[in-house]
Amino acid sequence: MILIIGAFGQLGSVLTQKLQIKWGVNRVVASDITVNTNYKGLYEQLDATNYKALEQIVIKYRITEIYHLAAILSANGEKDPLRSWDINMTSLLNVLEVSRTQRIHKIFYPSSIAVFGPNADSVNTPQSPNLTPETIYGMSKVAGENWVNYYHKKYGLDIRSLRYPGIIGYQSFPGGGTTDYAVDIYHKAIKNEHFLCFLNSSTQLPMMFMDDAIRATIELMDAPKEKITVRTSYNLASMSFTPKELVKSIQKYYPNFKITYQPDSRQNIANSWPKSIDDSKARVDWGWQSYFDLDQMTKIMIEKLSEYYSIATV
Ligand code: AKB
Repeated sequence: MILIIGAFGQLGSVLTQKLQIKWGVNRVVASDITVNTNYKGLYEQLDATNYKALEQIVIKYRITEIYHLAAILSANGEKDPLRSWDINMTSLLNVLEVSRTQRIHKIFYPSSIAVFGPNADSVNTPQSPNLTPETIYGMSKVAGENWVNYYHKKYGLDIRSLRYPGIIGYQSFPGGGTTDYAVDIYHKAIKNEHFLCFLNSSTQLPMMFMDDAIRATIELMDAPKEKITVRTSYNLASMSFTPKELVKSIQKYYPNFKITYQPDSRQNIANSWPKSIDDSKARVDWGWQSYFDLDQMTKIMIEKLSEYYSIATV
């Protein structure tokens, strides 16, 4: 039985569906702090900082695999640093402890490009540079990666992790991240609205289409144990682009689409992150390969969101 924590978030809502298809609806338990009355399947409301509540669910459903996706992301994390640290770390430590005591077979923990800071090379950032993040979210992910590695080494837990770039999909909305602009922009373009961008036009960041991110997660979790040589978190890459390049890609469908740049505090976060990532370790160890580039992603985003908003594509 699989438990997903943060099942109604940007990644969680898509991954939950995929896991239901892969394993069957009755083998997946969705949990989230929020309630979603439209959700079809096993569901438990859960605040993952509450150890007893988490333990009860694990025992009730005889959970054997956990995907811990709940976290306060980079931009939101800066609004209340101590609370964000507490939520991100307490929920992870609860997952690790319940996994140890209830003998969970496999755990997935998402990390992020936010673990990197100005002391890492920003182009083709390697797997193991000096990690000095400048956000609470990044700090919590570096600490989280080390805790995950510790539980693997000390207790033999099979915990696997990916450093996701910004994820872009049509199925769900992100919340509180620095890469969120790259999802919001498509919604504005399709609604023929003007887009106010909180990053400047030349801010290059690593990004990935949702389908690639989901496939990477499933491939990592399916990989034979002996292939997993990184027990902190794997660098994972697909494409890198700037807001200006993204606009160009969208203007192939919406030539009149307009953007204004008005950088805010999220610009400083983006400036401290890599421009591109070296994911050769993931490629070598478990055969990672991304399928989608910027224009392929734009085509699908526009088709799917046009259906969603019921507006014919140009
Ligand atoms: C964020 O922008 O905070 C996230 C991330 C890159 O982890 N999307």
